Amino acid sequence: MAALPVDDIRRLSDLHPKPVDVGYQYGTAGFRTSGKILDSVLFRVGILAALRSKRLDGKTIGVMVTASHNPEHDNGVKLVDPRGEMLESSWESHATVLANASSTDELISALHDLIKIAKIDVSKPARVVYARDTRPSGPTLVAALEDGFKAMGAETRNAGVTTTPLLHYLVRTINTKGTKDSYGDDSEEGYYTKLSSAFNKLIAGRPPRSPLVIDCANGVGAPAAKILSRYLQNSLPIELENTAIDTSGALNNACGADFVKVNQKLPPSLVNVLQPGQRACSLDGDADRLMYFYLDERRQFHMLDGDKITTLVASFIVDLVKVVSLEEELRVGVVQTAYANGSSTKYLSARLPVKCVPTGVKHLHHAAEQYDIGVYFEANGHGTVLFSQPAQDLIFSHKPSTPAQSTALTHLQNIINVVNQTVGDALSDMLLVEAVLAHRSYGGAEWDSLYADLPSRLVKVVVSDRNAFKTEDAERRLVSPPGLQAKIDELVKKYDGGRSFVRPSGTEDVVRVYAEAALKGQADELAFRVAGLVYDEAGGDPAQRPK
Ligand code: G16
Repeated sequence: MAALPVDDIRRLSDLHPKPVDVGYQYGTAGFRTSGKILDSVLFRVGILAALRSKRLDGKTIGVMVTASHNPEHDNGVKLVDPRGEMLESSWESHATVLANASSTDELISALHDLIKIAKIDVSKPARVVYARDTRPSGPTLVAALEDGFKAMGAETRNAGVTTTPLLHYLVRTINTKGTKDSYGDDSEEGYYTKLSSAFNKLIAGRPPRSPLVIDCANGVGAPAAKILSRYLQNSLPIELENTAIDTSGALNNACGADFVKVNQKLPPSLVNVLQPGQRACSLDGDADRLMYFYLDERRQFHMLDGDKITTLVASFIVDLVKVVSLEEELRVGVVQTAYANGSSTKYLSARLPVKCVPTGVKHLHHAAEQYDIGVYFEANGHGTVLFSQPAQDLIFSHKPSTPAQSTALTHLQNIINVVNQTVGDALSDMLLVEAVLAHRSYGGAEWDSLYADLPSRLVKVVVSDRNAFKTEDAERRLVSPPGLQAKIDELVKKYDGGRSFVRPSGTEDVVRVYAEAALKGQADELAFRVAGLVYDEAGGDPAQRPK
């Protein structure tokens, strides 16, 4: 068995020392913190990606450098497994161990341990594909990552500046190239062609679409949406807003999917752009989340979030499955998290199996794989639709008995191709939503009227140690700090239709509080009172005391 290239690792590791007094954790979506303290992490992730590839017999592993919805000064990195899915969870702890090794010697010893624990044959080839978003800290961090690859002698492919979902797509297409599971051409062009041609087929024969406004969050979604629009030509007229990728401080600032979801209002930059009744959507910083919205005639803002997307898409798919009489063979199910609006869960549960899992696409993705067709969206707009292999085979081989069945089957086939099944993908999801709206002849108002959201509120609380907060029951209840859940329960009882939960964020150094109630004022009050409990319990930053 070959040995670790210790000399190369040592030489390059010394160029990327770990800062003292900093701890790292592979969280909800990889490592994520200030871009200034990530150099050593990136170098080590480069090594880890190579080892993961060797463990999987040279399959290509993806590495994405992004902090997605976080502010511009943050950055992050996450690993993508060969089918385009998130890194296997057992490896998250390996990543955390490597990132926290305090010196080069400790790193080398941790690597030897990892090789033993994970039974890695170092002589196998290592292959990686990597990309970054538009953050200013990206190029330097990518250079550190490349040193990690170099230390391991990995074969690399640089996908440049692109969206997270496109990188996931590349990983899957590279690994399935030339096989019966081929997922498409392993290029940017392959990605845009696959999505756009499926979309064009899906909406063929429908009335022309009115223009859609896309808030690109001043991130990598802007160039991506621009390219996509070329492929769509006239089938979906789009107006791109917040495309200032070179303006310092603009990324995710008062715009983007997270801003819309948290503030439940229009990005200020769209106030003079959006016409009443016009459809609009926001992407986040790496274009893996999507949030729709519109203004009514009184210019009132209406948000169509991940729950609304789930409802729209799942109902459409269920109807198609019914038309082709395959309800028994194609079980459609939905996966949500505790953040799902109670009204959406009620609406969906009356029609479909619904599962609740902890926050993080990786959890939703795995749960959705249990269905023949699994629809998952987090309320924040992160999600996709998964078709099991037998479901896809059936959809492509089933013989329709009537013209209506033939049409419905073709729609299902095109949905399979318009969807990026590897991960949540704002642009692919946008096309899917637009296609369903076209078929239903819905505008924003009709879509919105499927059910009425319960008023809700999200609050962030800055505490001294968010790790003191531990949850159970898909994050709906706190087990630690002891006694806090009982206090929350007492409070919740006082509110009509009240529900609230508290969980530590895995991407920001905060604790998140969610509350909903029958009236907006009550949802706000409940959220702030629970946030106050959290603050009092955990000794939060006085400047940030929730009010
Ligand atoms: C990431 C994850 C999402 C998660 C979000 C917030 O999104 O991929 O699944 O919902 O973080 O997580 P948390 O509440 O733990 O901070 P993104 O778009 O930032 O990559």
